[in-house]
Amino acid sequence: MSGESKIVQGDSITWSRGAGELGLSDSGPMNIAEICTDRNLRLGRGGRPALIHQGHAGDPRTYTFEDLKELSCGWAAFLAEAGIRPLDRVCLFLDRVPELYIGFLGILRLGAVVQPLFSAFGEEALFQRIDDSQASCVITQRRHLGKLRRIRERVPSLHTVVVIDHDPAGKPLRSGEVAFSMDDGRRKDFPVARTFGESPSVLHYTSGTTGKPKGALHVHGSVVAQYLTSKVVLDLREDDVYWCTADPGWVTGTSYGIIGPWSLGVTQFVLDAGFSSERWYAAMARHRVSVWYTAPTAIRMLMKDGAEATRGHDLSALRHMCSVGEPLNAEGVLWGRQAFGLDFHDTFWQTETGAMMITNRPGLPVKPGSMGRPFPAVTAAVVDPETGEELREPGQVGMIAIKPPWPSMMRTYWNNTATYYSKFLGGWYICGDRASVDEDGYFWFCGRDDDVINTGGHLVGPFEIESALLEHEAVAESAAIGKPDPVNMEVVKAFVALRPGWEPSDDVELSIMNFIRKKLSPLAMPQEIEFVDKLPKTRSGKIMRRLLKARETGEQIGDTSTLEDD
Ligand code: 6R9
Repeated sequence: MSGESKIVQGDSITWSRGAGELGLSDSGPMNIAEICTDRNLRLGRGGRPALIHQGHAGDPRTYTFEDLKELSCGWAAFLAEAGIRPLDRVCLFLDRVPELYIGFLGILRLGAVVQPLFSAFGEEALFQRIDDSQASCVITQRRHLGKLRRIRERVPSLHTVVVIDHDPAGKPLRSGEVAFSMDDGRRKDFPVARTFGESPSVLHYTSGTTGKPKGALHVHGSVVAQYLTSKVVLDLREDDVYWCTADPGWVTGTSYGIIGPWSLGVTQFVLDAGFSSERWYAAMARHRVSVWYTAPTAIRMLMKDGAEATRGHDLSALRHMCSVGEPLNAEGVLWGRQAFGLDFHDTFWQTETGAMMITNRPGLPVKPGSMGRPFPAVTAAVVDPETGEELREPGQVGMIAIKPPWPSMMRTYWNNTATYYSKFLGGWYICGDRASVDEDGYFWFCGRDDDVINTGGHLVGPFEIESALLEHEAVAESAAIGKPDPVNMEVVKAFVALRPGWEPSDDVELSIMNFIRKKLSPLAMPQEIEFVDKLPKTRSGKIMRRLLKARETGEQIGDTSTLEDD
């Protein structure tokens, strides 16, 4: 496994090379939208497809880079007229419709901060994120408007709600709601806001163990990292058709589902339709997808239908596959070889890091089950959780740590600088995941160092679920943990102690599940509820989620000396 430098010239892959290729200087103006549109036009890519969009029904629609420019200029002009100012937070609360991808660029062109939100979010999840960011505008569609209306009074900062598919013959809009049709709003040009490398660009909320979700704030300069990793790890080239299966509500869907590929002028395919292996393979064959970025849960779902399911689909265009979000087990890599004749290249990174940090890049042998090695421009190690000292012995387990700075690192957590600073130790940024490094420098993931639940690659905070559970009339106390699951890695399991007068029953269970689905999201909904008399707690009153989880997985329970009733 040695001799890397003979295969890939890792030393020449530096952030300054990325900036140089994009024609950026440290002190000059820089705007992600300008790079993804105007720059591509200057390079003669205007007529090339930027987005091939396939919805639930109907024919696919193709948008060229010229369309991207004019439609995003239309968005910027419309938002400016609606009173949105540079640095305002503008939320995208949309399904995977073209407006989501192109509106994203319009917001950045205006110099406002784009805040993507999953359209599956329920009222409470929505409220927390808009309330924290004090967003002034949300862009949405009819089918999600009801949820917004129900929280509108609680978020006075929100002065404009844009509805992209308003039907003038249907129900009227209310005050503060405006209709906008992207296709009709096209503009030849709109001046790019004078933003710089350090100007805020994207605000992505992510769940932690305690407290509300935290907003990781990114800057325009992040594009250097997204560009270079897309080029080197996703191996994107001008003639590719690239498919990132992630929703832009998740950082993968913005860093690598918008910014990275479009900064390279590459055609993206987007599928806005539910999962089925048949539908996925048919779409890949039809659009001749050549590079594919997906997640282990999706891979496991495809595995269930067997490698045979690919037969009958012409996947000959496919030449490169990558994965992110959860550990990709060796089995998934081996199955990929069988089904596609290619390796899945695992990549590790976080909302906070903004771009890939530990990667399997083409040219380096894949060790199935390993996340690969640090991206060449990144310095990463595993460190002692107490001292931040690097652990140099192969196989020692420590915390994954990255040496700051890098272009796409978050600049703070919105309204929460103290937590931002708590992420650093001994000159390292600490990811909060445990891993070991082998003698060849490959990282092997061990687990998260907190109670955050990773379900199908999406992080869900136990505290958010527990807080929401408490609002259900039957619930006195609760704890939420991630229960191992063969497909989704983990699913939410809740332990619930009922209020006096309530008895456990299927009806109560169902009512609690639905309550969470509506309030937070389908992902946060417990798949299982266990009714208990009381919950194990520390003497200081903290719920011992670890103990509940250990019981669930049959692991050693460990030190319980701080338990309430030991
Ligand atoms: C991009 C993204 C980050 C957390 C991260 C870790 C887990 C991501 C992984 C992985 C094992 C991989 N994670 N990639 N675990 N192998 N290749 O996922 O961002 O939603 O913030 O999640 O996801 O636990 O700390 P985010």
